[in-house]
Amino acid sequence: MTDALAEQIRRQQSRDGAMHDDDFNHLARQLGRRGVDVEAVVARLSGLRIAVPSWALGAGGTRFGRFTQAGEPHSVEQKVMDVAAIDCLTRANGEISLHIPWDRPDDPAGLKECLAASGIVCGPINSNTFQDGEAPNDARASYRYGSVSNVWEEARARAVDHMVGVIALGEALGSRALTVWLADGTNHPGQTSFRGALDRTIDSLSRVYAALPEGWSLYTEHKPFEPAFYSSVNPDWGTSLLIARELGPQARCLVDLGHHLPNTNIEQVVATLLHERRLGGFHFNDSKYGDDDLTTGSIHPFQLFLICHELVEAEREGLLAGHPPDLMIDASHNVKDPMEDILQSTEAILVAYAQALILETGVLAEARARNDATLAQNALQGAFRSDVRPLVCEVRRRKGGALDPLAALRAAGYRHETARQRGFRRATGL
Ligand SMILES: [Mn+2]
Repeated sequence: MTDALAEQIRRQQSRDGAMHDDDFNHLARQLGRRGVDVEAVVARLSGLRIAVPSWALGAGGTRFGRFTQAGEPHSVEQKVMDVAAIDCLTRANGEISLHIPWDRPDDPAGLKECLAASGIVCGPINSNTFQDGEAPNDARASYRYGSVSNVWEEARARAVDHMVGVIALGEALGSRALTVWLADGTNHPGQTSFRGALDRTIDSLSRVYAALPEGWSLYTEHKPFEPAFYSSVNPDWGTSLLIARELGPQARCLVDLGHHLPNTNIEQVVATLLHERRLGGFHFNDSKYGDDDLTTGSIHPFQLFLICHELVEAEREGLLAGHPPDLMIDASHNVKDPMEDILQSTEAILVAYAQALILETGVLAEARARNDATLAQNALQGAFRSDVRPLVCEVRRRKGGALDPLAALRAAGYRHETARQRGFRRATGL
C-alpha cells in the first residue's frame, strides 16, 4: 500500500507543486516583513513528532454502542501498518503509543521487528487498570473498587504487577515512558477516605516507579470525573503534580486536553507545569462538554494555539531542554474514518504550533513590559489569524510527504484495500 501512497504523493507534487510554491513563497515574504526567520520555523516544525495512539485507529464507541468500520485493524501489526501509512503522508507521525493489554503482542520480538521494518518508534506505553479482562479468581483482586487506590492489597498488587510488566514490555520495544491514567474514584460520598485513597495511590505508584529503567519517565494523567462520578483519585493538575513530586524526578504530568472541567484555563495549567519542570506530555483532542475525544482543534482552535504558544515560549527560554514534552493524539472516532481524523488532528497541531512560532515575540514582550493589553492581544491574534498552512505543507513536502495527505489517502484507495484485506468485523478488545 505504501507504493500506492507514494504514487499519489508524486502525482500531487507534479500537478500542484508549482501552485504550492507560489503560496509558500508569498507567505514567506509576508513573514519575512514581520521579521520572522522562516527557515528556522521550518526547521523547528520538521522536528515535531506526534504519536498516534493504537486505540484510535479503529472506530471508538460510546456506552450506547459502537459502529464497526470496514477495514479497521484487528492486530497490533495492522495498527503499525496504518501508522506507517499516516506517517508516509505526513512525515510527522512516526510513533505509536500502545495500550496494554489491548495491544499485548504474542511475540514482542516480532513486534519490535515489525516496528523497525515500518520505521515506526514505540512511544509512551499505556497501562490499563480499569478493565478486569479475564475475571480474576480472587474477587478482592478485581478493579471494581479501584486499582492502585483500592483498600484491598490484592487489587493494588495486581495493578502494580501489571504496570511493572508493561514497563518491561515497553523496554523490549524501545519505549521510554509509561503513561498512567487511573479510573480509580468513587460514586458515593463517604465510599472511601480521600486521604487514604491518595496515600495508597502514591504508595502503589512508588512501587511502579521503583521499576522504571534509567532514562524512563512515568506520566501521571489527571481527569476530573468518569468513570467515577463523585470523585477521582487524580482529578486535576495539582493532584497530578503532587503525585509526581512524591514519586521522584522521573515522574511528570500528562495533560489530556479533554480531561478538564468546562472553561478550565488549560494553557495556564500547561504554563504552571512548565514552571515546575514537570510537564511530561499531551494527549491532544478537543472537547465541548467533557472528555469528548473530538478531533483536535475542531472546537477550540484558539486554545490549542495558546497551549502551543506556552510551549514555544518555554522552549525559547530553555525550559524544554532535556525533556521536550511527548506529543500524542488521544481521540475517539465514531463517525469519521479514524485515519482521516488523525490526519486532521495532526494538521491542527502543526498549524497551531506554526502560528505560535511566527508570533512577533518582540511586539508581545514590549506590550507586556508596558502593560499594554491591547497590543498584547494584537500580537497573539496576529499570529493566530495568519494562514500558515502553506508553511506546514512546505515542511511536509521537504520531508517527502504529501501536499494534501487526506486527498492522497483517499485517492490511493487505502481504506478500500484494507477493507478487502481485513474484512468487516468487529475489532476484538477486552
Ligand atoms: Mn488520555
